[in-house]
Amino acid sequence: MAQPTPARKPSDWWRSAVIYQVYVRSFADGDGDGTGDLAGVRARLPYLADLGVDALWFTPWYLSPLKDGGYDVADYRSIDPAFGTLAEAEKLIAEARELDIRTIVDIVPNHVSDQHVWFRAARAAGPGSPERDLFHFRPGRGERGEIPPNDWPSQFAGSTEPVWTRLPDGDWYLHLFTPEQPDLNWAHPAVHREHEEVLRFWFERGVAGVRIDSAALLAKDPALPDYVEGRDPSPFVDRDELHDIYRSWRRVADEYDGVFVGEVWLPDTERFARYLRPDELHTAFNFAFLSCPWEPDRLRASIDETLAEHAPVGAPATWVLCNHDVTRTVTRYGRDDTAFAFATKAFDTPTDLTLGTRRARAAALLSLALPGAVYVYQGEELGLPEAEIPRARIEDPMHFRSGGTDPGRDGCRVPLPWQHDTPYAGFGSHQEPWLPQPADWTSYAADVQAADPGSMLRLYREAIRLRPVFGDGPLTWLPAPEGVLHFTRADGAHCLVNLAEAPVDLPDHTGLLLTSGPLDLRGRLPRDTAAWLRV
Ligand code: TEU
Repeated sequence: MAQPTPARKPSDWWRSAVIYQVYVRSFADGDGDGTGDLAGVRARLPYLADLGVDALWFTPWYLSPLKDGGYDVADYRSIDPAFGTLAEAEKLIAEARELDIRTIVDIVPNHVSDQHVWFRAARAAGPGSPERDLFHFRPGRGERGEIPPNDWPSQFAGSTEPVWTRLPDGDWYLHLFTPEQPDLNWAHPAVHREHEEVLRFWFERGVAGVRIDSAALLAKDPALPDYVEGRDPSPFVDRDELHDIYRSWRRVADEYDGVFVGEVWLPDTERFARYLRPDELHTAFNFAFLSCPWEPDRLRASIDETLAEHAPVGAPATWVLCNHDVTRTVTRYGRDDTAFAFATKAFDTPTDLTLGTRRARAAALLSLALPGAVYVYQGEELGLPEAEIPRARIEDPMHFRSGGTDPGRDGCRVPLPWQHDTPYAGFGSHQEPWLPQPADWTSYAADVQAADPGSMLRLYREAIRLRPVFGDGPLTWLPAPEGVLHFTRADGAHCLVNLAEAPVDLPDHTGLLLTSGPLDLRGRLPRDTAAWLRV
């Protein structure tokens, strides 16, 4: 049984927030060098305020060699010069707050860049040194130590590359992602201390929250045993030690009224919910919903499971359709297989963008009507499709580590189109963007969409503006024809989504608040269309 919703405090903004993910490198280019930056974000704050979002989550903006888009952090206390300066980040945080928009930063505790001062020191200090204890260094196996210390699989989906790299001195070091991202040793107290100081550093600068990257991977079995599929506990996923780490982080966050959102990919919903206990993380991304196919029964089951798993711990759900790691929504929904899975990504997958866009519009109204927080990934509000990046221009290590079979994640990271009549679609006017924009990118430009009442941008704006009509009550399903989702929120508005073949009649209502597409001539809700009603 669901517990009663706890009384809302003013600082509970995150329980029902709309949070916009900014992939800084591709959002807006203020200095015109082809790379997005903080100046670009500051210039576009009015756009974000018009959209109506409550907070911005910035993917890592720290000093980084950008071997994995900034998820290889060389120094948490400085901003990468390609993006700006620390003083500018402080200004941005303050300016956003003036517009009632909070800031969430991204912390990557599983690993650092191989250019981080700790790793440089460890590399130089040699085998057996205390500097190496901050990471996982081990001698190899085999007669000459030529075999990696264990057989763990890479955490870059599709990668067959080893997770160990050998240094010239013979020692191997562990990296669940690329060799430029050595894993930290969370059994070492200095690693704990440093991260709590980094949290304070950013909370002191006015950030309201922190996203925790790869949050279920930090803790490792100190014996680093070989991986045995299905063995519990896993030597590196979802280990019990993690919960003490997050309890300790929570005490830091509470001093600042800060909130966490964990990147926790776990198939087991009970294990997932353990991260959301009242003294741990406030929220975590709902990847089950993101991965769910566009099918009525599966969506309804995913919503029910989400709400059921969150209720016992009193944490709000989150609703996510896309992010910087996955196939963009309009593309995914326009394919035969509308589920998301890293394993099924391939080049040249046939896509019907008209169909996908129609469904993505309905999905936007669905997720914005559900109880909890909603994440919007930059460009989702423009209905951008996944771009096909010419092979020679791909930068994502996921592509290379798959032996070139996985297209990688660059297709959802293409610099945004802002203006239809300036070079590079207004992203930045002097130099070609770091990733090429498709030829039709200007047709998605924000200025074109702002002027078109039927655009995705106008739908998002209107939906976010109207969203309070749902109130903050619990969800109740209502009877509906097969293939139709119909729910209300206590005494709030109703949401209907038609995923059936045939159009359906709307229930009796006093007001048609918003639809994701036109009703048919008889006033019925067509296939793949959603409506918000006052009843
Ligand atoms: O993603 C984590 C990540 O890639 C894994 O959780 C993966 O999705 C899963 O194991 C399935 O294979 C984060 C960032 O979002 C991503 O951009 C980074 O590349 C990655 O961490 C490394 O920091």
